[in-house]
Parts: sequence; C-alpha cells; structure tokens
Amino acid sequence: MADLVRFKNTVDGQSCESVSSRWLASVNPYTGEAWAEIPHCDADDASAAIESAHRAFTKGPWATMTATNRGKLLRRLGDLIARDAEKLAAIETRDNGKLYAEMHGQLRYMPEWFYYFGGLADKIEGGVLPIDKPNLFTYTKKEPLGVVVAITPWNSPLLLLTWKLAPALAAGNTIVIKPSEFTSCSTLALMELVKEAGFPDGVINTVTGYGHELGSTLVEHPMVAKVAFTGGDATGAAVYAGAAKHIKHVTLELGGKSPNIVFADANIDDAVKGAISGIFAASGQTCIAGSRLLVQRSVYEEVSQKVVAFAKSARLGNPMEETTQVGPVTTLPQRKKILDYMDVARGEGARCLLGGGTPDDPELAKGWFVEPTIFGDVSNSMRIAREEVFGPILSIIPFEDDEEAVEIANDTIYGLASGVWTSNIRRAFTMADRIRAGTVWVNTYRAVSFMAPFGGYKMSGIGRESGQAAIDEYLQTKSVWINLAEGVANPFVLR
Ligand code: TXE
Repeated sequence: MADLVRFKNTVDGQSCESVSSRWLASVNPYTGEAWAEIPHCDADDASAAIESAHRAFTKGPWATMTATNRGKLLRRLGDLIARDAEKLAAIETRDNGKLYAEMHGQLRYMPEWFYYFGGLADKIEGGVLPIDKPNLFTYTKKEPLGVVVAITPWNSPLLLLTWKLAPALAAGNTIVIKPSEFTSCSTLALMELVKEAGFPDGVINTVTGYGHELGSTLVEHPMVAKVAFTGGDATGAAVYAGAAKHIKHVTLELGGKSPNIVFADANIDDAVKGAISGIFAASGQTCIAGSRLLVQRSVYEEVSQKVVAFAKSARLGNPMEETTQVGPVTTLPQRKKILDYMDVARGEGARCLLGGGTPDDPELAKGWFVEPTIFGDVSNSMRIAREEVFGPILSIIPFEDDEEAVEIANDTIYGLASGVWTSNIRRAFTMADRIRAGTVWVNTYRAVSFMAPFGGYKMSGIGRESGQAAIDEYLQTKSVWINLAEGVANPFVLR
C-alpha cells in the first residue's frame, strides 16, 4: 500500500486525516487495483466538519463578506478549475472509469457554473411590499440557510458537486461535502484550489467515508440546515426521512427511467445517434440515461437494427485513450447489479439483440466491463423497463401512436428526463407538454447547461439545480415590519 497516493480532507481550512487515522482504498475500475487512499471518517469527523462550517457561517470573514466579494471568490475558483481541468479529469477517470474525454469535457465546462452563480451572488434581491396596513414599512430579505451538507455520487463527482457548491456559496451558506466513497479523490484535490482561491477557513469542508455511517450522521446533525443529495432513490428516501427529524431543507436528484421516443416521421439516423448517446455514453451510468427507447411500430425494425449495428461498433477499452468509446463501470456492486438485470430481462422474455454479459477480450479482463446490451420486444411492465439499472442496457419498446407513446412514457415512478424525435412541430410541442419529466429534449439528448434548471418530477426528486431557480434552493425569505407610528395598537388582536 506504500505507493498509493494519499488524499486528505479539509476541515476548518486544515488538511487532515480522519480522527481514527483509518484509510479507505480508492480502486481504478479499469485495472481493478487500488491507486489511492482517502480518510475513513466517522461521526467524530462529521461533527468537527459541521462545527467548522457553523463557525464560518456565524463568525469570521465569510459572515460579513459582501456578496460582491463572494462572487469574486467563486469566479476565481472557476478560473483555477479551468487551469487544472486536465489534472482533475484524469483523477476522475482513474476513480470512476468514465472516459477521459467525457470527464475532461465536464471539467472544462464546470467553471461556467462558478462564473454564473458568482455573477448572481450580488443580485439576490428582496422587495419593498405595498402593504395593506397604515404606518408600516414592510420589506423582504433573502438570507442564506446556514450549513449545507452536499452528498454526491460516483458517476460525475465534481460536476454534480458544482451544481450544489456554486449556488450554495453564492447565496452565502457554508458547506460540508461528502463525496461517494468510490470516487472521493477529485473532490479532495479540488480543495487545494479552494485554498488557493482564498476562501476563508471553514466555508468549504470535506469528509470522506461510507454513506451508511458518515452520510446519515451528517444528514441528521442538528446544526445542518439543508441537505443537497444526488444518488439512488432508496438512499434519497432515507436522506429525506433523516432530514425530516429537524425539518431541514432538501434537494434530491434521484435518477430515472427516461423514455427516448422515436416517431416514424423523425430523421431516423439522428434518432439512432440520440438513442446511443442516451444509453451507452458513460456506460449508461447517468441519471438521465434514455434507458427506454420507445419506437413507433412502423419504424421499429429499422431503428432496432440500426441501433444494434451502431452499438456493436462501439470500442471498449482504456478510458484514458481517445479512441475508446465505452469504459468500464465504476463499482463492482454496480457491475453485479447490471449483470443481474440481464438475467431478469431474459427471464421475463425480453429478446437479447446485443451483448448480454461481460466482454471476452483478454485485454479487458481486469477491468469492470459490461457489454453494451440491447433488449428488444420489451413490454413496459417488465422490471427492465421499470427499475433504474444505471448501466449500458437499452430496452426497446414498440408503440402505435402519440397516445400510446405518452401513456408508456409516463407509466413510470420516475420523471427526470425524456427525448422526442420527430420532424412534426405540433407533435414536438404537444409531447413536451404531456411528458411528466423535468427535462424534455426534442431532436437532441443529454444537453445540460448552467442556465437551465434541472431536476425531477415524481420519484426523480425534489428541487432544481442550475439556472436562476437553483439559488432559491439555498435561500430563505424574511419579512421585516417597521412600525412608523407612535404607540402600540390593541395587543389582544391580530394587527
Ligand atoms: O448510490 P447511493 P449507490 C442510483 C443507481 C445506482 C444506485 C445505487 O441506480 O445503481 O443508485 O448506487 C451516500 N445517508 N444512482 O449505492 O447509495 C453515498 O456514500 C446519507 C443514481 O452508489 O445513492 C454516496 O455519497 N448518504 C445517481 C451517495 O449517497 C448516504 C447516482 C450516493 O450513493 C447513505 C448514483 C445514507 N444512508 C447512483 N447511503 C444519480 N441520480 O445520478 C449512501 N449514501
């Protein structure tokens, strides 16, 4: 273990190990070998980090800093991330096995969130109210919540953190971050940039360790005002319940079972590429995966054949290499879950059109690879169409007409994203109205921006990230009443 890279946490501005001095290994999914270590934190570390964030919120330079200066710090952090994008992307790929091209693209884009929310920091305005009572001057203020706990998953560690960090800081909160135990290294590396940018001690803290022992302690700590979480729906429900004990604010982003709908009038070749990017990019490990491909019956065979042919040509390999198109999956439990779902699908009668297991290429033997897999003749009642797999498995489901497409698309407990492929403008708008999901893409897929609110309907979550709406998730409104008259009216009745 001597040559493993050690990443440390930051609490109160100091780089630190865990109180217990224990470490957890971080494993490279391409080699199957540990390459780094992170502190194994528990409740003692959680308390220290939260107390540090609480101190920074109530006392010291952050508590009195102008919003304009907060914004400048955010923008400086954005510049430093832009400078170190390659280094951070390489750490992410080593930790989660996703393509370097994908992680580098995310890292290069990430500064925009810090610039956007840095710009918003000093545009948080209250209002003077035209109040219906005489002699009262009444206004509203928007104030930060306090200590925010950000719990992030392994699929896009820094991007999904940024979606929380940038608006939370712009609003004036302080933060404790718990990254996934599988992919903590890039978050800990980011903390060097936080220091360099000049954030006061205690404003941003990290603790690393297991969700069930550390994450739940953070969520239930009474000094925490808000929990911002991205992860699975079962964990999200536990986080929601834990946060309820002290009536905390929550944002939950919980994945989905997104329909990607191809109408016969679509440009079929574009739709095929959209289907591929919806499910095989990032080996299907994205919350917005278009895992249900709904295809109008008259083009069902053509689309199925083209999607299979395209997916068949995908190059599996070392995620650091430019020519690789599909990398390994991030964790061993996730690989097992994906392979189990393949058995479930076969057991339910879905027809396997491609893949269906692990690749037999000896070059890939050490990595946690799964073949790009496609099932045809899937019915929307099958588990493969109802449950989030979070892997490279596509289910193709036929439909007859618009009515049936809407019915199948909405027949899910989730509602995060959706795609519609059509050349009919009326159909595009109508489908966008009728699909119950937080995002609808028409003739494109997997587009996100710092400017566009993102989040789920139904069990895909609560709250929105990105866009102006996101900053409100980290603010609360205060009404202030100033009596301009002398004396106090009848104290026994409502004023
Ligand atoms: O996620 P978890 P897992 C889905 C996907 C995947 C499944 C399970 O379907 O197969 O979830 O993945 C922390 N209190 N998504 O188990 O458990 C944990 O340490 C507080 C969708 O890896 O949700 C990590 O930091 N925190 C998704 C974070 O929660 C807890 C991304 C996410 O882990 C906790 C990832 C607890 N009790 C998985 N238990 C998306 N929406 O993009 C765990 N954690």
